[in-house]
Amino acid sequence: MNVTDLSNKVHTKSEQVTVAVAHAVEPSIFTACSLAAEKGTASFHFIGPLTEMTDAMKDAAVEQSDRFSFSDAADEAESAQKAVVLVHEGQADVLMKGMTPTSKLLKAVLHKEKGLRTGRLLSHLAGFQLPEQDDLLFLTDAAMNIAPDLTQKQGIIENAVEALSKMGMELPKTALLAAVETVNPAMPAAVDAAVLTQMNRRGQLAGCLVDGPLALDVAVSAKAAKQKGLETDVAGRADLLVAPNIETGNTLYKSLTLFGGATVGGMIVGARAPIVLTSRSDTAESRLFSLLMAVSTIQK
Ligand code: COD
Repeated sequence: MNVTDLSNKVHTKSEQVTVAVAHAVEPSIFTACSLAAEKGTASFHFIGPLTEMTDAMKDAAVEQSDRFSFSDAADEAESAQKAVVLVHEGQADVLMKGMTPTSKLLKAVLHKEKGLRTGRLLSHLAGFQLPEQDDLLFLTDAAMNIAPDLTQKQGIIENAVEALSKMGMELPKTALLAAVETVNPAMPAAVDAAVLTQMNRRGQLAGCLVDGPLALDVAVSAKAAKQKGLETDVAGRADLLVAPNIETGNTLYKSLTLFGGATVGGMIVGARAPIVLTSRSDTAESRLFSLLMAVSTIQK
C-alpha cells in the first residue's frame, strides 16, 4: 500500500468529512489543510485565538475558503477541549492536533464525560514514506502508551491492524521488535514478543501475521533475514513494526525521519474518531499524509 492508494481511497468517497483542528496557529497547518480542502479531502473547523489563526493563515498565503470555519479559544488547553467536544458531539468526524502539546490534547481526549474514549485502549500509529520505497512502512506505538504490558501490546496491535484494514491493507506482516531473534528470558520485550506470536498462531490475535522477537534488520531486510536463517512470512518484509516501549518507538520514528529521509504521518487509533497527531515541527506534506491516513479510516 502506498500514498496514492490512500489518496484514491479517500477521494473516491462521496461523504463530507469535517476535521476539528486544535490550536491552528502555525502556517504549515493552513498550507496542508488548504491543499486537502482543494482536493476535497475534508472541510476544516479551526479552533484557537482568532487573531493568531488569521496571522498564520496570512503567513501561509492561504485564502479563506467555504471549506473553512473558525472558533475562538484563549489558549492551547481551551483549543484542545473545544476541538474534542466538537468531535464528541458529532459536529466533526476527525480531530487534528495543531500546536497543542500532545499530552494536553490526549488529556482532553481521555476526559471521562466529554472525551473520545470507547473503553478500548488508545494508541499511536505512524506511517512512513521512505525514499525509493513504494510501500508504506507502519510503526506502533511511538507516542502514547509509555511502557505497555502484554495485554496493552495486544490492544496496540489490534488497533493498528483494524486501522490498516480500513486503509485497505489486509493481513499486515507484523514484526515485534526486540534486540534478538531468540527468546532470551532476561529480555522482557523478547518474551512478550514470543507470547504474542503464539497468540497469533492460536487465533487470539487475528487479522495479521505476527512474528517476533525480531531485531529491526531482520524485520525489514530480506538480506538480513536470509543471512540469519529466518525464513518466515514476516521476516525481511514487515509492513508494521511494533515497538516494545515508547522510547524505542519514538527513537525509531525520529531516526526514520532524520536519518532515513522519510515523510511521516501519525494518528491515534482506538478512540471514538480518528485523531491526526502530527508533531509541532511537521511539514505541510507530513500533515497532509497524516490527514489521508486518518480520513481513510472513516467508514460511514
Ligand atoms: N487508552 C485508553 N485510556 C487511557 C490510556 C490509553 N492509552 N492512557 C490512559 N488512559 C486512561 C486511564 O485508564 C485513566 O482512566 C485516565 O486515562 C488517566 O490515566 P493516567 O493518569 O494514566 O493518564 P494521564 O492523563 O496521566 O496520561 C495519559 C497520557 C496519554 C497523557 C500519558 O500516557 C502520556 O503522557 N503519554 C505519552 C505522551 C507523550 O508525551 N508522547 C511523546 C511523544 S509525542
